[in-house]
Amino acid sequence: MFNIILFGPPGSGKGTQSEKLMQKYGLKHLSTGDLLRNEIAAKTPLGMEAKSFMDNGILVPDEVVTGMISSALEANPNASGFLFDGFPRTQAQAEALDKLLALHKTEIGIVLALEVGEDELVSRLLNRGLTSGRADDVNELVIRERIIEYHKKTMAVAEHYQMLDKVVYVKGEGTVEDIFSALCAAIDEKNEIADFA
Ligand code: B4P
Repeated sequence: MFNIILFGPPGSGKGTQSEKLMQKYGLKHLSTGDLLRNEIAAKTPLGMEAKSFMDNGILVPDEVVTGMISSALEANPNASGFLFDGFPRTQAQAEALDKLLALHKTEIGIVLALEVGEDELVSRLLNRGLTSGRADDVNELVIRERIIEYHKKTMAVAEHYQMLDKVVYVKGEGTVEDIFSALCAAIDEKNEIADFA
């Protein structure tokens, strides 16, 4: 089983690249953002709790998202690998994920970290807000708040996996195809090393 974390600030292209990576490598895509938006659309109690955080650009409490990921792992016992998109987003979530994967006798193979400048992030998200219908994409103050949350709470996740020598940084600006090629090259190199280890 080969598990990937696609990491980066809001608007860095995680959702965009996940679609392509899951198709190429046959991975099960787990996006906590999508899972939370599904809960909101279904008006579940979990969705109602998450909505106020998300609309204001604040991270949803750790136990809520960790519980969702735990259920998703249980629900996919035959997956050949998972692609985690937008998760983990805090040190506590990273530690919980490592423990959950160990219970399933697997681990993270690589963390792909997309690097994009802040002005480009804001412009992409405002642009997506014209059509996405997402409350967190239309207001620049909320977008800036999401970027602040990323620096305050999420950067620690890269440090966590850097200590385990799992992080590869990839330039997230340029065409979607060029970025996809760079991500694939990093995965293939890691897999080759694993095959010969
Ligand atoms: P997410 O749904 O994860 O959304 P996101 O960070 O905004 O990034 P996304 O992946 O959707 O966008 P992408 O970069 O692909 O999170 C939303 C909220 O959910 C969070 O703020 C938080 O409240 C909550 N949440 C989710 N997970 C959580 C967790 N684990 N813990 C706590 N809370 C959690 O794309 C952005 C735009 O850029 C798109 O329009 C795309 O078309 C465009 N784009 C992509 N690549 C491009 C390129 N190369 N060039 C130009 N444009 C590009």
